[in-house]
Amino acid sequence: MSDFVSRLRSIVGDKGLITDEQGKHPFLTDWRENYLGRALAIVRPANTQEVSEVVKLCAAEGVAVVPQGGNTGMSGGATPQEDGREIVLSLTRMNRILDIDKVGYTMTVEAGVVLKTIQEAAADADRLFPLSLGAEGSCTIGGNLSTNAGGVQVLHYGNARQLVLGLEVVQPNGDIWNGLRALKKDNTGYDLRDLYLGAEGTLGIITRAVLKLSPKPRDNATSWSAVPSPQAAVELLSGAYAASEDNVTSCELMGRQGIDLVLQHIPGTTDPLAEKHDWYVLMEWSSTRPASVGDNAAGLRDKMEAYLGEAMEKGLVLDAVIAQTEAQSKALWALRENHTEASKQEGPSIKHDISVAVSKIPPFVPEGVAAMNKALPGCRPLVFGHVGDGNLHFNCQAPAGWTKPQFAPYIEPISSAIYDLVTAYGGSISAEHGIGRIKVEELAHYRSRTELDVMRQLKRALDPHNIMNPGKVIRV
Ligand code: FAD
Ligand code: 2HG
Ligand code: ZN
Repeated sequence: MSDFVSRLRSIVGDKGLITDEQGKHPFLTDWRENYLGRALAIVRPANTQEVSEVVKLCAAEGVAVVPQGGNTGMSGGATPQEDGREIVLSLTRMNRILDIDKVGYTMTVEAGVVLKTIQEAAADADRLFPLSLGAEGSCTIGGNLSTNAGGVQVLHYGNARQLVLGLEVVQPNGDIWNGLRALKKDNTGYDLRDLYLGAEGTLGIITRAVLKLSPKPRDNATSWSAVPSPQAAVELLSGAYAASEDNVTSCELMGRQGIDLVLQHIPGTTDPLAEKHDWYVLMEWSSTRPASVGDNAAGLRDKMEAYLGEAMEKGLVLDAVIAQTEAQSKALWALRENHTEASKQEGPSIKHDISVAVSKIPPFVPEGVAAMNKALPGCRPLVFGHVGDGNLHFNCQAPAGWTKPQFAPYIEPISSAIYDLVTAYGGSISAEHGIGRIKVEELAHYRSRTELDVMRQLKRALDPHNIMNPGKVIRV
């Protein structure tokens, strides 16, 4: 193996290789610290050609490759196995923005660019790249595309899949597929691009992408509403589409338990309302029309105020605030975006990243909470998420003070109860975080034999030697 490592070195140089145990460590564990793997080396190529040569060498030597971006994934997909026979291929040195086409509303980037850098570059060019999530300061666009990430603006702009026009992908045999086309229309046979989006690094390595940009909003409004129930939340959103003139860009639901954890663990956060309530909705409206133009003079904030006033009269809203400044808006968003961090600090939890039809959210929530409480009396249901997409993080926080080993025996019964219910509702057991390693068994259980057979056939056809991220998503 020392020969293999020195051949890697001859491709990527000293700068592109980490072989000491201390240096390797951050790449060998996932954000949630569920897994700790081992690897022959961490390889950090500087360009597509180097990625291709590394993969060719690995294919020849039968060494598997685990692609990794910002390593913020929730499903363990970027962590190598424990046997130490794989390499981690980190894309983080490939972090250049290659082109911004203001006229065509596109941006071409390397896979290792951090999402926030892309958002900022788009804003500097008076454009918007709308993908937005709590990990945006460290996740990479390659990871976002490979997990088909969602986030908080999906209901208006779509998920990662809808935000990309072209891809460049290094195949499991090392060949480079250049599909880096900035085309809105392209019906030339099977859509290869769509295969790699959401494939979690099991079919190839995304090295570059052409992203779709949108016009930058000129007006926006953020509100924080206490609502009596998930039913009220769904109705509030339903009416907001027309009231905002189709400008709802985010709608997030949160239970009180999550707010309490954020206030407890995240310094600087404060409760915006005087009294405590069971449920909250954070809504963002934004428009490309400036507040001062024509008949829109009232602006979104005024329209939102009028709408929430009506909703209060109908009993859909119990109390509400509308941010008057950008700082106030950010403070409201901090309460939402810090749920994941606060939950981690509080202790062990199980994540159920589920989706059901939006109209099914109201009956699903109480049934799901009851199912969790039945499986482990005293557990703490932590329900929050992208209600406008029918996607809730239906998580279960362990009873206060519990350790991971203490909680471990309850994971299977609790998750089965939730996933059985989701399936009965016609929903999905993974709305945005992917399957990775953590849900391989669940995917095999909850998807049909036909669906699994087609996935397996695809994997075998594209990666016959199972070089790309083996053991993730689907077993072959
Ligand atoms: P990694 O974690 O490095 O990798 C994720 C998967 O993609 C792995 O399977 C890996 O092998 C593969 N991969 C990475 N790069 C490539 C590549 N170039 N080519 C091929 N395969 C590759 N996710 C959401 O969808 N919505 C959210 O709202 C959201 N919020 C989050 C908030 C917090 C605080 C955190 C910590 C995570 C959140 N996530 C969310 C999960 C995570 O940020 C996303 O899944 C993100 O897209 C992962 O990007 P990454 O670069 O960190 O990928
Ligand atoms: C979010 O929406 C992320 O904040 C993470 O998808 C959710 O911690 C979670 O379960
Ligand atoms: Zn989410």
